[in-house]
Amino acid sequence: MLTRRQMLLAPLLLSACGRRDGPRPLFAADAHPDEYPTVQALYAIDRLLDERTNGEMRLRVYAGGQMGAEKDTLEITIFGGLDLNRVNLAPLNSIVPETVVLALPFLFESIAHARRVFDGEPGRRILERMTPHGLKGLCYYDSGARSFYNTQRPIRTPDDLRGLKIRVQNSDIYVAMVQALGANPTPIPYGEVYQALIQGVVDGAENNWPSYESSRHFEVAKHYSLTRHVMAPEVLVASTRSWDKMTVEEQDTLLAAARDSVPIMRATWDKRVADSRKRVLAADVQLVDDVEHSAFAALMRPVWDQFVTTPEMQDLVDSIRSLGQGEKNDDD
Ligand code: GTR
Repeated sequence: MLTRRQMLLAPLLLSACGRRDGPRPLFAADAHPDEYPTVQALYAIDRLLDERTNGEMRLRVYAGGQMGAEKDTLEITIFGGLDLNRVNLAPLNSIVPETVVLALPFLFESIAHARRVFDGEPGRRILERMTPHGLKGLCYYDSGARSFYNTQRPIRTPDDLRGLKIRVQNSDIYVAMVQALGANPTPIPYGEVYQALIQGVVDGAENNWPSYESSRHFEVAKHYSLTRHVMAPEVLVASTRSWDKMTVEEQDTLLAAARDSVPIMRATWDKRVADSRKRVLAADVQLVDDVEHSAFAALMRPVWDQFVTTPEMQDLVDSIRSLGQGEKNDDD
């Protein structure tokens, strides 16, 4: 993790490195390891930029959380030390209030519904709301559905979760969701959750299949319950400081490459979800797929009233609901 001083020096150091041989690449951070679909999407952007600009625009990807936890890399991005950052929407919740809407529990009917929202007007509107906060929202990436897993016991009903210590992302709505279920939320950076599970600092966490697998949490927390309570996406943001230094043509090229990386990412994602699920189930993970969703949804419902606090947020919720088509939830 970077110290405050390194953070302050970062833009200087980074631009100094670039001057020697031609235009410097755009610096991009991601908390996931190289083979993860979000990182692969960043490499896809790099390829597209390379092809479309004859190598004039490129990306240098810092994967695996080497630039720090998402909360810290976002801060670095806002003051221009990083040009691009792929994060979950959760660490943005305290910066851009409208992003909270996409994390409302049981908001989406299905992955297809969520994708229509990310690609549609509500998704675009939420990306636009990031600009005044120093972040230019470029595109969303899939993050599937998040479900609870733990080291202790199978979870079928909210009662089974009662009293367990559950790691959550650094966001008030995740804290509130876990509290609403009668469990004890503990915000911990993603990179520290594996140790926390081993040491019993927490009993469980919640995430999608690929993160559950890639983080190796499945080795320690063997009970995975398909609660599918949140379908908030990943997001790729640019620093408005870097963005404002680009020519309009460069901005258009970067935005087009980011948008074109979305279908590429989705194809990798769908395959990865299926593969991760298969891999963890082969490693003795105990899957609970007959979860009482209605009981979870009922207890978590007050979170909506607590977090939808402005007419704009309510309007976003209404437009998101209007894009539902009565589909059943997919099973992963
Ligand atoms: C993953 C997400 C990461 C991070 C992580 C977490 O699904 O891709 O960006 O947010 O969850 O739980 O912290």
